[in-house]
Amino acid sequence: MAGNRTFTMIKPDAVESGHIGAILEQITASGFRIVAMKLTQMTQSDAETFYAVHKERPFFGELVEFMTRGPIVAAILEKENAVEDFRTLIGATNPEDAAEGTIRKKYAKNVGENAVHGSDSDENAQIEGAFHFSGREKF
Ligand code: 3AN
Repeated sequence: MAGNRTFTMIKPDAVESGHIGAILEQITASGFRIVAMKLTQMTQSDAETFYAVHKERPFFGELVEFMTRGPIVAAILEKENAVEDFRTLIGATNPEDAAEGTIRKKYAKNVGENAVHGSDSDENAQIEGAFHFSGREKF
């Protein structure tokens, strides 16, 4: 059975460009309930841990530098079939390949600075949500 929670980050590029409000509006208008949310900034060690699965990839250094350069909005979202539906809402990793109307098509700059993160599995949604939020911060 599909889980009903996913984890997202509005990334530094979208925060810098003033898109927090528009992105949250699109997320909630699409039926996601906000379970937890904060404005925060990842340290180098946070980003290296969060993206450890990518550490052998050529873009890892660039990814860590980007994700730590300014604040992000981290959130846990709830909806039936949350992981898959949220991946559909944000669109492909590369905004050039993202469908019209998706968050990345509208707000991402390129494959690296791609505006939002969305968990890719129920298991990772749980791990990533727990990385950013304690039990007392979830509602
Ligand atoms: P997604 O975020 O769509 O799940 P992943 O998990 O393949 O994509 O990549 C994680 C993050 O790494 C992306 N959101 C993006 O910021 C960065 N990234 C992925 N591919 C590249 C690339 N070819 N060049 C630079 N950064 C990349």
